[in-house]
Amino acid sequence: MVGYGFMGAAHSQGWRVAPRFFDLPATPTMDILVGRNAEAVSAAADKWGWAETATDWREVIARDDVDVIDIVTPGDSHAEIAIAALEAGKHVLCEKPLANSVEEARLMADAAAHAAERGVYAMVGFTYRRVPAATFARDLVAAGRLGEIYQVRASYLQDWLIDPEAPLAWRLQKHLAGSGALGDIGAHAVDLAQYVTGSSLASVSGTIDTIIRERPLAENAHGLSATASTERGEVTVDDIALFTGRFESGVLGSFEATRFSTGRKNALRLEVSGSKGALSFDLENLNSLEFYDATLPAGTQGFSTIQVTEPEHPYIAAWWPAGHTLGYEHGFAHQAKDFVEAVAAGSQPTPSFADGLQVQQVLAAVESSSDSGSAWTNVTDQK
Ligand code: SOE
Repeated sequence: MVGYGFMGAAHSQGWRVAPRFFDLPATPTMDILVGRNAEAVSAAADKWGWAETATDWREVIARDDVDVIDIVTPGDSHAEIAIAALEAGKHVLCEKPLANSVEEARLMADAAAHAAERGVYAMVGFTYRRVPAATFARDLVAAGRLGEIYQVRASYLQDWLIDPEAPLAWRLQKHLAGSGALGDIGAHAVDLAQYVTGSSLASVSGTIDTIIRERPLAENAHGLSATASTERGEVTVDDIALFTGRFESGVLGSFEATRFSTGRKNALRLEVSGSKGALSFDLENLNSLEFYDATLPAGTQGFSTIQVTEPEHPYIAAWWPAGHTLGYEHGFAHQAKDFVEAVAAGSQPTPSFADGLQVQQVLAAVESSSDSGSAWTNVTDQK
């Protein structure tokens, strides 16, 4: 994997977990983490579980024991690394947006097409189409449950830049990121709308704007965090992108990508309206999908919330028992963290066995109360 910031952490987690929950035909091994700063990349490799590190991706691409290159660097290096990797016969997974310009993206797509002829494949990481509720939305549209699609509303709303003193991270610099909200999060909205409706955008009409044009330079940048320097620099990308789009199907859609939607943290939303029904997805509520069935008798219609947590839903069967939501696992990670920290500090982790005993006494008291005809029963009396 080349790169080790926020997306590096996310991809590491994906590589580690996928073969444990899904029966894969091959098991990915997390072999080499690549970054220019030897010390930082070695710390990241220890943290995220990569066996080795390297500071030059070219050396890694040249190795015979490497089959896949995962690219999680800023967009300015995607094209060079991806093309070299494909030419070296490595399969490639590359973060979105694919590149910083159409020219680069076209070179990458050409390289990928040639590689595919040799059985070497490339994929771009539009991850959100694999959130089960989003995938299920696509399934409902494909099954005709929405009928003829009339209209699409897609937005990706964040607010992490509303502070004018937030540092000038790489995502705010055109030469590194290609564009701002448009490419960083608008790309997700475009991919999701096209994926769910099964139709590509044919033409668009839009406006982009930059609200805060100058910010403190970023120091100690890592992932989405950085500290502000006393020097300032120019923001060279958009903060907001608004556009309407005409799909090849003829359907009209509205799109909004912004990092200035105060209070909205990571709201990738998609609403699709059709002759037989409608659906509404919101990443901030990712375990559910709103569905409106316009074929139901008048008076019984209304948006209903489908809990996308059942084995019938895409991807879900491999995870937890029905109803146990994505994110269920995080409670166990937090439990392990708190347990290890407390024990290492020589302190009592909570809840303690004494807390467990108290719950046991409550249970015993309920049984005892029931046996005695529902009499009020003291919890601490339970032996
Ligand atoms: C930051 O805006 C960011 O991390 C994007 O870069 C990701 O693509 C998106 O998934 C979440 O927000």
